[in-house]
Amino acid sequence: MRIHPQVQRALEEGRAVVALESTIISHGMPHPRNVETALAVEEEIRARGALPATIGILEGEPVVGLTPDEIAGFGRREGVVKVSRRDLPVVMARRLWGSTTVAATMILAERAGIEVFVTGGIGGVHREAARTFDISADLQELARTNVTVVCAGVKSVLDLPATLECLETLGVPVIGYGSDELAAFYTATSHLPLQVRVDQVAELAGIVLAKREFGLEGGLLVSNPIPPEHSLDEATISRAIEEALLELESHRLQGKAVTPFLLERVRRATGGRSLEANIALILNNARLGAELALEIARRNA
Ligand code: PSU
Ligand code: MN
Repeated sequence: MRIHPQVQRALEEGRAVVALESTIISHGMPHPRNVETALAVEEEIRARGALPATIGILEGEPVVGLTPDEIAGFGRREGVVKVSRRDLPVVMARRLWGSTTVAATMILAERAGIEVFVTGGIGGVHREAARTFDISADLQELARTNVTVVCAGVKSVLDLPATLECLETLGVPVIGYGSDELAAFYTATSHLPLQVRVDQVAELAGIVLAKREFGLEGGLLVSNPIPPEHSLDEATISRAIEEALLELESHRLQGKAVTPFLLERVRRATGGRSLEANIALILNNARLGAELALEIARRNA
């Protein structure tokens, strides 16, 4: 594993570092908006005084802290493999290019010693999971790997109530930041209440530290709702999602191809508005993630 020297130094000195994933670059957004967004997210984190570390796999080598040039190359490249936990050893041994999902990014972030990770949305229990068994490996990773994941909740292409139940079973704390409900990615509300609401970054940091001090394994999920001015209309987005799901059935896709397919269909069905919302929410998550990492670093000092 290669850690960018600046990231390595920051970690050694106990400064704030925020991990970022790369599947959103290779499979989550079209070129060139993917690269622009990835770089803008890094800037947002730097502007707040924390250090971003985008994680990906270059020719089989896991890299923590891609350079801007590497991010640009990554975002242009065809045939990058979407890498979750099970794919890691194969992609490394075969010296392939791989983008890391939430699960794989958590693994590499933990190895590097990064505690805070910012993404858009996590994977979860798919609708129809009772028949297809399609449950993202992200959930199991949240159960075992010590990283706090800041996201904008769960996209309603998934079965949200089932995802919440699954997280409860797996023992993952789910914290609503400034909200009593699970965020639904494109919209701030899912109408599903959460047990825990936190309004201050200081309290969030306190929960992360309490878990660490107690030696409790596993991640923490922070649900940070999309800002209202960027939120999409609930009826519009659910129609787009219903259509995408119908199309999915006729394509007979399965496994890791499902999520990228749905994202692209929703983008088209909303005339690109879903992409704008996606960019706005990840920038918003970057701000919260940076503040959280800074607060944790202050308390560690
Ligand atoms: N959800 C999104 N955008 C994404 C993803 C999920 O709204 O880009 C990506 C993340 O990298 C996540 C992965 O970890 O998809 C989940 O894929 P799967 O459902 O195949 O586990
Ligand atoms: Mn899946």
